[in-house]
Amino acid sequence: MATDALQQLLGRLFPAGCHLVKAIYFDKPAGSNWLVAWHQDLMVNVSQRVDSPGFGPWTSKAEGVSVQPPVAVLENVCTIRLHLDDCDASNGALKVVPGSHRHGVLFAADIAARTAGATGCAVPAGGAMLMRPLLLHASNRSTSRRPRRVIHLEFSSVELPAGLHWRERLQRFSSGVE
Ligand SMILES: O=C(O)CCC(=O)C(=O)O
Repeated sequence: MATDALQQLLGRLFPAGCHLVKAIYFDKPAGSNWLVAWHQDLMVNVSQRVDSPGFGPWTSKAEGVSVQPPVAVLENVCTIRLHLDDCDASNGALKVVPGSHRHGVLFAADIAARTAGATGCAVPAGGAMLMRPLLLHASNRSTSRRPRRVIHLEFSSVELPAGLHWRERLQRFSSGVE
């Protein structure tokens, strides 16, 4: 699945190996009017609910169970967004608040006040953007004729506590290939 370039990147991020824990395809077609409000990515997908210290709240939807894990688990995750189209502010590039991932889980009421230093992340087609789940991020509607397709992949080296399993886990990557 992973190209050599992705394997090399993962080898630098996780020298002892890692596993894919979540994959999402974001399609923001030309002129699309969906936007994403400022947030952190706090939930991880697991195969079933098994109560464990530090894990919660839990949600259960048609696609499966998700849980907010301890901050240390979120801090270990690295998201790689692979861009299939040139992306800039006009077609809904991600906006982020640099350094915001260093402050743990933020109260929802505090988020708006922390977005003053936000910056847009333009990425060319074929480029990759790396981010931590706790980084505050958002994206605007597209006002462009150009699509904005992104493959969003989350990697982690964390083994969850007994009984808990990453729902979308795929084989280990980089130097820890199994
Ligand atoms: O791709 C986007 O515009 C939003 C992505 C996002 O909000 C997320 O990955 O949590």
